Amino acid sequence: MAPSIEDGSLRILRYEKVPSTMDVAEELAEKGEPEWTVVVAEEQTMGRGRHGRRWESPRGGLWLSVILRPPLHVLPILSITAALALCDALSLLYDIDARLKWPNDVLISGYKVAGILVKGVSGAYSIVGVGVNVNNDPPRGIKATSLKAVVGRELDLDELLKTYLEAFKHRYEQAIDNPEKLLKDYKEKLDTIGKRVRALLVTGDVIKGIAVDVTEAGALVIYTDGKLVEVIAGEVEYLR
Ligand code: BT5
Repeated sequence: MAPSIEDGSLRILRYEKVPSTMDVAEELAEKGEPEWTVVVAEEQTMGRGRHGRRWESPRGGLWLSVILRPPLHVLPILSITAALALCDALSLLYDIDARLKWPNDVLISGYKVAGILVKGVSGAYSIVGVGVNVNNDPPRGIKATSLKAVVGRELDLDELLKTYLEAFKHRYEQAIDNPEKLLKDYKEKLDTIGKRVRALLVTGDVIKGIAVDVTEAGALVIYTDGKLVEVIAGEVEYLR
């Protein structure tokens, strides 16, 4: 492990190469490390997405996990809080208008630039994993991009890390104190509402309909067969 940097109330632990920052952060959380302990790796050999999917994490990207101990009402909106904060940071630093695809894919012009993974949404702590394609090439064969490709130059990873963590802290406080405003801002960034979608639920069921809203608990509301259905967790695909 590289030395830690105490930065205000943030503690950033830097690693060169780990299987996944999620596991490192979890181990530290189990040992009682405080909130806003942040694990950053230059490279992950076993980076993962949701439902055990693989997350390509070569050098040049920003791969991090944050330890948090959120109050109960924040748990369901934690991942959208992290995603919205990334939109804030991208807008502030590079004037990029990133959009969100429910629940928390971060897209630029329809191409995925970042993903969020939250683990341990109940219990003593949560780990929020954030992966951003920055100076690395995005994986081939999927609709993905990198900030370097969008901005047209190599970017300063540290600057992005600091700006992102500040934005995340700010949005996290908002999620605690004013979740209604957070949700309102989230919906403004969401490009899923109004679209015809096919939702694959964690149960394996499929729902086709029109995405009409997001609830206080972050669930997607789909209008289908004359009724409204709330999807708490699942995948969404846009239909034409
Ligand atoms: C996500 O999963 O989007 C959450 C990704 C979270 C990654 C961070 S990095 C730091 C921390 N440590 C970890 O091990 N993970 C977290 P999901 O929505 O399931 O998307 C996964 C899918 O995205 C894959 O099946 C690929 O299709 C695609 N994908 C893989 N690597 C990608 C990349 N680098 N950029 C864009 N898309 C990618």
